[in-house]
Amino acid sequence: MEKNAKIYVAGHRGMVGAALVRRLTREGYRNLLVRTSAELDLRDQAAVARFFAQEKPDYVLLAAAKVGGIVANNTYRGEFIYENLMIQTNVIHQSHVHGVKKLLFLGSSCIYPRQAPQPIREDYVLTGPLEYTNEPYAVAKIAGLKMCEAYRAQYDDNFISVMPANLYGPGDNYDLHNSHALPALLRKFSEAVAGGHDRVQVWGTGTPRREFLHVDDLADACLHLMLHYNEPEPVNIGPGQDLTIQELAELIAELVGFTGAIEFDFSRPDGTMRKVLDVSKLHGLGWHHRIRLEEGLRAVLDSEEWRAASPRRT
Ligand code: GFB
Repeated sequence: MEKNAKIYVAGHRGMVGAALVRRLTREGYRNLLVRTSAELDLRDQAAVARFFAQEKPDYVLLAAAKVGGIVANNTYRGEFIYENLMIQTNVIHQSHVHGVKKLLFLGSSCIYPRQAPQPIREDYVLTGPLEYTNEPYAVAKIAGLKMCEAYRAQYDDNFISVMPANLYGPGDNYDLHNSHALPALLRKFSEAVAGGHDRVQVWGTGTPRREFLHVDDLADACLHLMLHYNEPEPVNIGPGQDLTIQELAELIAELVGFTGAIEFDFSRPDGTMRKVLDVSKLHGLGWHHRIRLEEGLRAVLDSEEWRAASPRRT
């Protein structure tokens, strides 16, 4: 990928897209193409076709998506399948029509079967039923990776896909209803400390296991794969180490100095009981994660972004 190549980062205002822009800029890529959703509605087939015809990007990083935590996925089921299918279909197809040299599609670890053997290998996709709470999102993401595979098979397009673990970092969503567990817990525990509360509610039983990848590590891995990976099979991206939601809550409580009681709200869904990705393929390609969870959480808590939201989060 030449430093002056035109690289379209779709979804640059999102957590992943923004991290990709930071990483590419730091590496000296100087011809990045971005559009806000107000400027270009990626669900609009004609608008996306016009954009590609006009701009003719050389490379595409497809990070635009409708995302959210377990409750958002389960509540806005129609929006999650419709918006993701439309966005990715338009961008992948126009990348083909306009001869994009390489495209990277961002999937998710939730594409794998609910009861997949652990750690989850890339070839477990479509080997069993999905987790109900995020099935519409997962089906859309599976369609995206299969579309990349199909376009490679029929047209020889160099379209690759990656499946990241649960992400966190700058630009995360801290809304208590729609967000993922990690940002929600950071906010809940910080607010409890700021407000002098002695109990915090954690959703579900606390027993599901998750692994968390800092979004800057994800961006680094994506760039590595853009430079070194050209195969049809998706690549898992994660630290390869998980912990229970209870352990995550305890770690966050400790980091923010919360000493009260942690309560579990059993009326909330647990979702998949475990999803730890097998990252041996990624390691074989020469990439390892760098940011340990505790270090990444400290970085978030020390960030300008976090402080700017004070006093609510303190
Ligand atoms: O991060 P999360 O919303 O999504 O939830 P998933 C992970 C686990 O944390 C679940 C528990 O067992 C939740 O019940 N949890 C505890 C909480 N407290 C909270 C809280 O305050 N907020 C939230 N949100 N969870 C999503 C998928 O699944 O992961 C998406 O729905 C996507 O499709 C994404 O794949 C990476 O890990 O369960």
